Amino acid sequence: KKFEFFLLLGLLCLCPKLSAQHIPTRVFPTPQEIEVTNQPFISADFRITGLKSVDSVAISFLKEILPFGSTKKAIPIKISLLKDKQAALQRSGAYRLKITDKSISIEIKDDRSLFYAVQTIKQLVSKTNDGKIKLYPCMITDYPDVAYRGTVEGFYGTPWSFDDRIEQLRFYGKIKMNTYIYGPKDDPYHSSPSWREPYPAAEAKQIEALVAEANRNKVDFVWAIHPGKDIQWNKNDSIAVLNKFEMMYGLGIRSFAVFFDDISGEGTQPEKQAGLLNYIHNEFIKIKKDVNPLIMCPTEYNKSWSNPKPNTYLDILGEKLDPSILVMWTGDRVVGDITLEGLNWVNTRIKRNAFVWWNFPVSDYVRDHLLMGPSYGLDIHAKDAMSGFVSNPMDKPEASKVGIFGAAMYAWNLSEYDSNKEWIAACNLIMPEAPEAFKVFCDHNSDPGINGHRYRRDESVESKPVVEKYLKELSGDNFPQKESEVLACLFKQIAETPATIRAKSTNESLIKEIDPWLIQFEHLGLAGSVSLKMASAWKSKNTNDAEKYYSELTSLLEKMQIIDKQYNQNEWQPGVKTGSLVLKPFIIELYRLVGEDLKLSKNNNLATSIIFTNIDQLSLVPIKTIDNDVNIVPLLEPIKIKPGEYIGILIAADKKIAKAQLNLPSPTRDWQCLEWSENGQTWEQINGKTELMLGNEAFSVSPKAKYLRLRNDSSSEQIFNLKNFRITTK
Ligand code: 14T
Repeated sequence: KKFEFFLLLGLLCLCPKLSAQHIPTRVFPTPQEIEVTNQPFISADFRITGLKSVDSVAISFLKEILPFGSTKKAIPIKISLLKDKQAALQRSGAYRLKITDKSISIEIKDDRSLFYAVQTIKQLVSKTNDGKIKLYPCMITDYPDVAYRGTVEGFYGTPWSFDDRIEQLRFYGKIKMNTYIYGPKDDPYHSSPSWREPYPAAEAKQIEALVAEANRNKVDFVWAIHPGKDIQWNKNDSIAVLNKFEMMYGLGIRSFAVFFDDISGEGTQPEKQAGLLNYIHNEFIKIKKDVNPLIMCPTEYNKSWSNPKPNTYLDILGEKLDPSILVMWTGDRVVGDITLEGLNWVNTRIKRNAFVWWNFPVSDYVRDHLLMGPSYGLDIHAKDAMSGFVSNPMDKPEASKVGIFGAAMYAWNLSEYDSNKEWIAACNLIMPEAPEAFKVFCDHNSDPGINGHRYRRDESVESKPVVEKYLKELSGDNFPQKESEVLACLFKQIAETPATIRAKSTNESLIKEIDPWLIQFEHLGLAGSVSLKMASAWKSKNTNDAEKYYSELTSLLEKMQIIDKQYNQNEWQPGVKTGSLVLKPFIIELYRLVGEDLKLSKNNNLATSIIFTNIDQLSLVPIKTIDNDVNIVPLLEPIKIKPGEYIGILIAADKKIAKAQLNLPSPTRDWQCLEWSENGQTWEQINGKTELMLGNEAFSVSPKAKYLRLRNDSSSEQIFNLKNFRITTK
């Protein structure tokens, strides 16, 4: 008999303002079988009996959760081997947990089982006011649907850092993922040119430390090699792969993969690939007694790229590869849904169950967007058609946890998987200090926008029908009052969300990763609020107000454009897009509609002067304008300016610069480059002016100047005070 286990979920719905420590818990991923009573018991003392030679990490972890003692009242925790011969319970990680007020019994298959049972206990435990343990008697029989569950660090772009990876491995332990495939495209020792070379000592040491952390969390650290760009199909290169694997084995690696994706030419031949893989299997995997089955990523890794003719690439792999070798697959397309039908199609050809490489929430093809939405598009009937399921995440590890969490919940228990429910659970888990705000942020940062893979995601799902109804009614006789109020509430919430997240969340890495999008999101909220006021003034024929809001909206939209030009300036898809599926187009539509009707549309210019900077800390610093006097509101704290960063002013469209006056004391002056621009693209240096900055003396600037900025032209970070940065306009 199956029960959904949501402690107090109903309560949460009724009062969303519960403080963090009251957020209800549940067992995740959803166990295969669970029965819980709602009568908790309380105890302050536990002790371990039964199996002695069990994993010490899990035990010490258990001791962190439960107080251990030896009083007569201590509740015994008996650890034993699973007796049940049911096939599913033979899987690595399977466990049975019985909790009563008299005893706790943990039946396990292996060390991973014990670790997972402990994770489950941790989720069930709560503390009473006097520090005792409150537990709900329950009976759980649990095992994963899919044997290998995890992530593949397989994206292009800056690989994750050491600290990022340590934190990911811990996270995987908590969500019962057991696989981390290491294959960052931009690691030269994974791919060409240096796949044959050993890692330098410092990097090797880090890999050893990562493997140790993976082991503690019962995660297989799979080290992948990507040799296909320049591999020679000869003995030398076969030995080169083997030698590299041997070196990685020496660093503690016990799981290996060979990737043949995204290559052309020699390397793509299926017979040669199979030959090399079988060689590795026979000469390495089989000989080491403690190594997991080999994983490979084929060159034709998705249906749309594969030769459909019989006896071609995929069939040759299927025929030739040793049956124990696992073959990866991204689905019908590079980026797309995973369907049972699609898996059946490839499984027949490769003669084994595909190991799914799901290209979500990876964003290396849409680098100006975040993919923070639910993990959906996964067939819940496909558990017997896949050998593994890994998610390829974004280069932003913390932000990726939302998508990864969904992937973990899916792969453990497919039939119970509900993408939306798990998305909400992910927001609660990842930002427990501000789950509502985080959900608002994720909700409007989901869709990748137009892209080469033609992969799109839902976004602003609940707002979309309101927006549509609003626009429809706005062109009719009656003003859509109700929708206007709902949307005003939404935009206010959006504008407040970044500040809430920054104030409440303790996850600094996450905030750093999403910082440009937080900045943009606040402006989206502000622009949305103004757009509604503008539309309502316009509808009630209050032209004065409509025009006022129109110009306010103009500067906010300008500001958003500037943010898009200043942050996340990568060479692929530079910029910062947020709310781009529903909300931003809505604001633009109102802007266009009102602008056209009031014949304001040509006045598409900056109405007020704004700060012009790429220093995160300063993006929201206000500009004070009194008549012709425009200045950056002075900051109390010293400003840190990294190489290439700048601070300045972009003046309003109808203004010209007459004079400028700066006072920016700094211990050294030689980093300072003062420059002006007409368009924000090409810059002209103002020579000999930096010494004036101590003096506060006014100087003249070219009449063509629209921008004036001070840039750090040195190669090191500098610190200065901003006492006065002022432009006199005419
Ligand atoms: F090996 C694969 F299964 C795979 O997906 N390879 C890459 C992957 O590293 C990348 O993160 C992902 C998403 O962009 O797509 C694959 O890379 C591509 C895909 C293309 F369609 C590289 C070039 C392409 F044209």
